[in-house]
Amino acid sequence: MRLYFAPGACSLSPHIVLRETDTRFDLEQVNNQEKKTKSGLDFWTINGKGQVPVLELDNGERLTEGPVIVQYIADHKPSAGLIPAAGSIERYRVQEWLNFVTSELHKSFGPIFRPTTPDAYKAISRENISKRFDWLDKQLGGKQYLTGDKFTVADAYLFTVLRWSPRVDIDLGKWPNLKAYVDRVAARPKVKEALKAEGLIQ
Ligand SMILES: N[C@@H](CCC(=O)N[C@@H](CS)C(=O)NCC(=O)O)C(=O)O
Repeated sequence: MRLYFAPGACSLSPHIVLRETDTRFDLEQVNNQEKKTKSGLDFWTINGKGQVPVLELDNGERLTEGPVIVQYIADHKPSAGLIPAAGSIERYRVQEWLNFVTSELHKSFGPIFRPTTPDAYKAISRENISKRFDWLDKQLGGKQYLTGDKFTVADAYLFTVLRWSPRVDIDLGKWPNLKAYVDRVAARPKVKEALKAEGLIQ
């Protein structure tokens, strides 16, 4: 498999899942501004949406959309225990979290990163994220991970998105459970490996 990624972007989530499941994979870095891959490919020809992540399967087929990619990877390594069995209520809980992260958090960050977004819009986005964080902080009280004691693909995604907070002037210190959660996930050896491989830590 090959993961097309941009350092620190939402592609970090499937990158973590590939490592947590001990899946064999290659990495291909994408310059998201120029839409070029490190090996010189026009990224538009890889993904017509022009977005990372893209997972290229061994048969050449390409899968996009992070919340789907992480489920694909984890389903192919059930022994790693990163996702409950399809059809179980526990699986729907993980999907419930993936959907929350993608629709309520991930997409609220985009406009704040964009230099052309009016400041008033950025302020509203920050306010929306803060409201979600108030609720999320309560959900994480007394828990190691989103669904309890076990790290799942939803944690790889939430961690990836929470990491962006300081870059948009959102101080996670305001939410002690969120802050502790980010530190806990960041301390996982495979997460450290992924962060190192993307040049995000030494
Ligand atoms: N719906 C997509 C969104 C992916 C996405 O937002 N990717 C961002 C990086 S976090 C990107 O590549 N942005 C570049 C662009 O849209 O031009 C998913 O969940 O995978």
